[in-house]
Amino acid sequence: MQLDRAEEVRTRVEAVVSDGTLPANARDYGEQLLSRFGKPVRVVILGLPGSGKTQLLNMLVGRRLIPDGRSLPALEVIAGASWRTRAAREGDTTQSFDRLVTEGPELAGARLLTLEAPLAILERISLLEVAADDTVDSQWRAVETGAKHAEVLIWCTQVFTEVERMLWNHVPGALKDHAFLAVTKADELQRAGLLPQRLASMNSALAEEFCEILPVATLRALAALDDGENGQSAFAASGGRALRNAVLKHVEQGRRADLDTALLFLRRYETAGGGTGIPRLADATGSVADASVVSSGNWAFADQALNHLRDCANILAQLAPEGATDKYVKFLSACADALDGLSELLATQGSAAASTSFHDTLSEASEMLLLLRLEKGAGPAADAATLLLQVRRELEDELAG
Ligand SMILES: Nc1nc2c(ncn2[C@@H]2O[C@H](COP(=O)(O)OP(=O)(O)OP(=O)(O)O)[C@@H](O)[C@H]2O)c(=O)[nH]1
Ligand SMILES: [Mg+2]
Repeated sequence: MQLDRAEEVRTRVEAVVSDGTLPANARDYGEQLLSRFGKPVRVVILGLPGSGKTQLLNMLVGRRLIPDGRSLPALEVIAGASWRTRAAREGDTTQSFDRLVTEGPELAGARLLTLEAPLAILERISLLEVAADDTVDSQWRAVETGAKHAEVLIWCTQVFTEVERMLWNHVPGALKDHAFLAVTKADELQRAGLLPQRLASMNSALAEEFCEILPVATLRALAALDDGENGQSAFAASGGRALRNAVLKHVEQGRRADLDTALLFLRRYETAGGGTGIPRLADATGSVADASVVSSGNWAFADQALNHLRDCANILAQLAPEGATDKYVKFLSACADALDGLSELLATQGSAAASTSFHDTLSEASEMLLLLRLEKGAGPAADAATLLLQVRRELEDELAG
C-alpha cells in the first residue's frame, strides 16, 4: 500500500469520525479502524528458549541489531526518527538512551527493551520477541503476552514438541490464520540428515495451523546479508528470502484489506451522513425477491446461488414490513445469513466456481453488511436489501457471461 494513499484515506476517515453525525456504533468502528490503520503491522516472534528467535529478528530487520549470545528481556524493535533505546524496569521506571544499547550494566533489571531505529522496514512491521525461561509456566505467559500483541506470529522450532503443541493451542484461532512456522537452524537439521523428514512430518501434522511452514538457516542468512549484493543467492539458499518475503507479503495483504475496509467505510459515511438517497426497504426487498430471473445458464454455482438468494428473499419478504426495531435487526441478520450461505456455497464448490469480480463483490458486500448491522435501522435495512440486489445482478452476469 502506498504510504501517501494510506495517509489520504486516514485523513478522510478521521474527518468522518470527528464529524459528530455518525451513529455511535459506526463511530466506534471508525475509531477502531483508525487505531490500526497505516501503522506498522505487529509481528511477534515466539518459540521455546534458544530456538533462534533473536537471530531471526535480526534477519527480518536485515542487520545484526542484537549480537549473538545475548540473554535479553522481552525485546521490541520499532520505527523511530533516530536510534534510541528504552529499558523498562519493574515498577514502571524507564531509562532512555540516544543510541542502541543491547548489553552492559545499563540494562540490569530491564524487563522490556525497546529499540527505535530509522529503518525503512520498520515502517511496515514492528517486531517483538517475548522472553521466557525453561519453565512451561513462563512459556505459557510468553505465548499469552505475544498473542495479545500480535497481528502476525512467527513460531520458531526445530521439532514442534508436545509442549509446543500444548502452548500453541492457547493461540486464538483467528491469529493462527496469520502465523508462520519457521523451522530454524535448518543448517543443523540438514547436516544431521533430518531436514526433509522433519519438514514432511510438520507439513502433514501442522499444515492447518500455519499459513506456511518454512525452513531457515538464519545464521547463514545473516552472513549472506552482510555480503550485500554478492550475498543474494546465498540469502535465497538459506531460506531467509522465502521467509522474509512470505511474511512481508502477508503483511501487505493485511494492509490492503485495512485500506479496503476504510474505503468501504468512507463510501458509506463520507457523503451520505449515514443514509440518504436510499431506496425504500419494501422496494428493494421486492426486487431481491423478484422470481422472474431466468437462470438459463449452465454455471452450476451461479444457478444454485440464485436459488439460494430466492429462498432467502422469501424469508426477507416476511421480515420486511417496516416498524419495530427488532424487525430490522432480524432483517439485517437474515441478509447476513443470505451472504454467508453464498460464501459457503462458493467455498464448497471451490474458488474457481465464480469470477474474481464476483468474489470481490461478495466479500465487499459481506463487509458492508457488517457496517450496516452496526446501525440497525430502516435505512441500513434498505441498504442491505440493495446490496443483495447487487449481488444478485452480479450472479446474473455470471450466468450470462
Ligand atoms: N546453526 C545455527 N545456529 C543458530 C541459528 N539460529 C540461531 N542459532 C544459534 O542458536 C542459539 C540461540 O539463538 P537465539 O537467536 O539467541 O535464540 P532465542 O530463541 O532468541 O533464545 P532465547 O532468547 O534465549 O530464548 C545461538 O547460539 C545462535 O547462534 C541457525 O540458523 N543455525
Ligand atoms: Mg532471544
